[in-house]
Amino acid sequence: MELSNEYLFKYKGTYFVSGITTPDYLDTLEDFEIRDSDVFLVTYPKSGTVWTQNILSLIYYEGHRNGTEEIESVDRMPWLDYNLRNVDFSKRESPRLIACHLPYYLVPKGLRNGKGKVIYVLRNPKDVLVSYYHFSKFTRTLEEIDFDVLMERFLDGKVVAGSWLDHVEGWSAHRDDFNILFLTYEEMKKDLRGSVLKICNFLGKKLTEEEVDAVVDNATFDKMKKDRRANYENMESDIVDHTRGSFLRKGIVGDWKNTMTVAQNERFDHVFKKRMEKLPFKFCDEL
Ligand code: PPS
Repeated sequence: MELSNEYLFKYKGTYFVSGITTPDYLDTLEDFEIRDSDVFLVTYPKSGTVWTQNILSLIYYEGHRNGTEEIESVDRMPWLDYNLRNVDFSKRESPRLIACHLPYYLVPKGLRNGKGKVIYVLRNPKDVLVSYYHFSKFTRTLEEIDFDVLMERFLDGKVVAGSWLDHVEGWSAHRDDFNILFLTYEEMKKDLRGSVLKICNFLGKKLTEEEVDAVVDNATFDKMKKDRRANYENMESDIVDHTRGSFLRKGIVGDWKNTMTVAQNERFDHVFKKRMEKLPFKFCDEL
């Protein structure tokens, strides 16, 4: 049975947050004009979007890197599917940095035809689920429900951006259609500098050693938590309840072990394991 409630709506096979985007707006994205210089960050929710948004802002903008500019990373790299601040993308200077949670088949057709560049960040889905659970208490846009109930919806794909497996499999299977770099949250945790260099290399950005140091330093969890340009501290209060948490919560690998029971873990594996084993990605649990 399809989930339909005041929080989510279904559009062409995937779920979106109600109130902050609409089917009519999403219809316009198919023909959204892609420039060769566009850089898209694509993620399933709670996989490291805000982190990578900040890294890209740090790579591209000297004023972000050296702290002389106060522009938030969400304004540097606005959302396409949730255009919260009504950005007119056609008027933005190149290279445009753009974030979204879209499945591969809903992104603009120019991107699907190989124009622009895509960085796809993915994370162990158990940690995604736990992060989503806590986020649903912090944001006013999601329904706050018991972990058990949320887990069943997650396993069934009835959450924002639909099924994790469909999202990741879709992007992975269509990798040859895109100019794409896959990164895992876990490898970013393990080797942040190496991940920054991978991103720079993919984007053809040549930074000096000192500039790379500054990117890495400003992208650590502790630094970002204190940096209001990076931590969504100014996010509109009709979207999040700042008294109930923050976007940057724990920022660790394997937090699912602190949350899920043995039975929940077995249930999760029962539904996910076979398809996950076929994916070309590995998520280490211990770091
Ligand atoms: S959203 O709402 O979809 O945009 O969320 P998203 O940014 O994708 O994911 C939020 C989680 O990313 C963690 N995060 C970080 N982890 C490590 N290092 C850094 N610098 C960092 N920045 C954000 C954030 O804490 C959320 O994970 P959890 O597990 O909830 O802490």
